[in-house]
Amino acid sequence: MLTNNKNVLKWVDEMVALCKPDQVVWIDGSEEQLNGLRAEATKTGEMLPLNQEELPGCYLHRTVPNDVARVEDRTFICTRKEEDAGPINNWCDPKEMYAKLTPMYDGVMKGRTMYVIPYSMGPIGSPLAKVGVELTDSIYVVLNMDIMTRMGKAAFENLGDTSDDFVRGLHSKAAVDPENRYIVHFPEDNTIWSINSGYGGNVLLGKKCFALRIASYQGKNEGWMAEHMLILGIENPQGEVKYISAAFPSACGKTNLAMLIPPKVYADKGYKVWCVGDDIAWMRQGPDGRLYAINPENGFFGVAPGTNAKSNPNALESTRKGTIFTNVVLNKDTNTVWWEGLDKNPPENALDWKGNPWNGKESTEKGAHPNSRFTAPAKNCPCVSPEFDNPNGVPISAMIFGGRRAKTAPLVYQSFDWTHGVFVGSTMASETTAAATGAVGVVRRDPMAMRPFCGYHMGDYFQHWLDMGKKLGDKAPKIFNVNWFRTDDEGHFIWPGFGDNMRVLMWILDRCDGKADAVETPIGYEPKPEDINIEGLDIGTDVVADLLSVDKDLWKEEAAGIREFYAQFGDRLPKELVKELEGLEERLGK
Ligand code: GTP
Ligand code: SPV
Ligand code: MN
Repeated sequence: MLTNNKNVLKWVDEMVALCKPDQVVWIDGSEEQLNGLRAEATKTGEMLPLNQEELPGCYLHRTVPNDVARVEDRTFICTRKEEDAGPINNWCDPKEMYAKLTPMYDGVMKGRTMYVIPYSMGPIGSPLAKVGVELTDSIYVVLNMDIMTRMGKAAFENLGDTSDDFVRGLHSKAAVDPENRYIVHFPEDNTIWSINSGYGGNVLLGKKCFALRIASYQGKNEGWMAEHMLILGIENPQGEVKYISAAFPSACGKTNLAMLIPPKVYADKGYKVWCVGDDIAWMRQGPDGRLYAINPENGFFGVAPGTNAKSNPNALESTRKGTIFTNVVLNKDTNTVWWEGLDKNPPENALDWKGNPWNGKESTEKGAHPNSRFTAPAKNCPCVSPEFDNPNGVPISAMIFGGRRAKTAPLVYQSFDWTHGVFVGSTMASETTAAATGAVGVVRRDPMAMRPFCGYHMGDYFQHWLDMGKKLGDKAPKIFNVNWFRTDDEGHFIWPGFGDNMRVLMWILDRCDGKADAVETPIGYEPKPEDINIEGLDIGTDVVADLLSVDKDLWKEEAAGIREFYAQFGDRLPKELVKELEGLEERLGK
């Protein structure tokens, strides 16, 4: 046992009595213990060691084919009052849910080992960090949590002997039965129960379950924010760094933007980009009144397909050691990994993500699952920020919302003010991706990219954003919206994207510094086309103008869609946002 905290010990005892594991192993986080687990997982085939010369410390894992993404229809927020979960979340009465799941956990770990994982979300000792304990019967989970969090004995240091402020996570793979898969949150009990899955977002309970669903609820009550946001720093040639956070829905470009390589026109001048986080931001007002952000995670659980030496060399480099790959292709000749979009040279003698023989030169089937992932330590990233472990976080100058919109949304626009920015975020829409099960490519509203992750009523969440703005006053970050995904009539992306997105970020920072002009449109402030630096690109100012165009008819449809979307929030929709919608309708005209 690694702690004398009586609340932890009592809860672990109760869960052991329920799950009845053959043995209980407390994870201290030592290399010796982890090596033992790696060896054991290798023996059982749960993890495949890869070519240790090319990919030292790297492993491949395959999930069962029915278990490859988050399951939003099986994810629940169990608050005592139904209305506190809101119209977007699946809800169930906590008593009922405990009664339903308890028999499923009863004896589920017979013949298995229960691992007790203490972890900290955020740097240990940071005033913004929080402690969690995850109980699991999966070594894959232990080894992923080691990469994704600050895991082990030290995590308990923040807790002391009497505190009850830790998140209780219980996970069992059980039989990986999709019909009995449940990802359940009890925000009022600081508790998460996950059963019958082995996929990252469902089982690495520190991530979406704690750091977003439970933490968003805590943040509302405690006056801070937990957001589905990357955090990056842009350093100018004088050495000054400004920080931006950005919320894009799952598989819409956070990891890519967080690690971008500046295009030549900026690199030559001495600009640098630093990655603080690629998925989650916890933000709190600092002593100087500004908003400060930490990344509660310690690694990247990134989308593999599309990651390559050109699109995201920093992410690729991050996966060259100490990384766990999930559901990618195994090249049998080299014992290395491959995925669609890595290079134009798929292996011929390979196994696909299901472990079946696969010839990349001949097969018409994808070799890697579209939601295949790498779990890589943040420390591996060549552009990891020197502030990564700063317990106080970094001050945020601008916040960005964005999604995949083939038409409608322009390349970039700025909100008129914070309240309008909250309106813009609350009405975000994006095409769905493979990160969750269900249809792909369908446009749906995904407020602040938090639709699957907000642990309470979305109307109250909007109100919390408005309240934060009031608290921050003129120190509040400026709010922008971007869209890298506009397509032409043939469906090709018009904007080059990836590293070239920095050109848009530079306009955003110039706006924050009062250095760039803007044009007022019905939806917000836009750059003049010539204010987006296109030096070195093979598109002209006319294309930028096209990317910035606002089609009033499309936007009238958009406003009607927003009105419909808003209706479900009833009384809990803040009046300010209704006013913003009316303002938009008015500016668009009849
Ligand atoms: P989650 O980890 O699911 O939260 O995803 P994410 O938001 O971090 O998305 P990620 O950066 O992994 O990108 C997902 C997909 O979008 C990849 O296939 C990328 O290649 C693609 N993508 C990212 N940025 C751009 C861009 O600027 N333009 C285009 N066209 N595609 C992009
Ligand atoms: C996402 O889907 O937004 C992810 C991956 O970042 S998961 O951890 O599965 O949620
Ligand atoms: Mn994500």
